[in-house]
Amino acid sequence: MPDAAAVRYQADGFYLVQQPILRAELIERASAGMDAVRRGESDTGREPLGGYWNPGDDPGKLGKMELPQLTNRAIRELVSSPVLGEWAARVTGARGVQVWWTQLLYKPPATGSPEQATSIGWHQDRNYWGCWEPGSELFTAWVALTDVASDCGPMRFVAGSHHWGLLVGSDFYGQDLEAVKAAMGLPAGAAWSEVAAILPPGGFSFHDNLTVHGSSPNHSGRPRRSFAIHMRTEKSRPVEGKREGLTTYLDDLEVNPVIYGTMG
Ligand SMILES: O=C(O)CCC(=O)C(=O)O
Repeated sequence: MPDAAAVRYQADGFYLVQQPILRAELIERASAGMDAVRRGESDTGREPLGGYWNPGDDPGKLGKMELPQLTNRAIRELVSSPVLGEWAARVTGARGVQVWWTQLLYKPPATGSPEQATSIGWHQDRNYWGCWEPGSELFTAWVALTDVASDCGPMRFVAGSHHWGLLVGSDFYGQDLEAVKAAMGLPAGAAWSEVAAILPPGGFSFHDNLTVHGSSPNHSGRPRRSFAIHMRTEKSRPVEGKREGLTTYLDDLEVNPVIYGTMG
């Protein structure tokens, strides 16, 4: 019998795990870790990477930072969670799962100011991942640290859009979601059906690298906190075996752990 979660993931291009699977205690420490990374602190002895948002920047803007586990042990522990690997293998059917990049995503409550833009425009991740060979099996686990209710600007997935191929017009930083959608060149007859990723702290979602997704401002009055953990299966290869750009840290297993099986 095929696994029901895998069947849904294959059909929809995403899967929601809407239970608090990750321990509350780990979520609390990773959340404190997020605050430390946002202050520019490191407890690993390693230097942070620059990002879209850097310590000292406007706290009212989307706080997107790259590879936060470089500089924080609690985040490293969360990113390495075997239970994430087990779920990832379950939905994808992989023999091996490795983390290969992550993002800290802090979406503050919306102020309405255009300078404090917090929407995430519709996009397919594959559009930004040219460092991987075509056909590479790449996907993302998005882990909620706070309650992500419908008024928090949850991520929204377009069901079945991973079957549409690589579209033009992806725009992560686009603030007018209708305009981004209009520019995306959807295939004829494509049915656009959005599903919000409502999650408790410690819950997570998975989405395929071709699944169209985006999110609107956070009107909850509380910050929306999460990590996007980009993963690969054994069916993935960096272009020409190169280690550069987003694959620079691929062999650094402290930062990019294998969280299920083996990659060989
Ligand atoms: O956090 C969001 O709303 C979108 C995140 C995203 O684009 C991703 O995890 O791939």
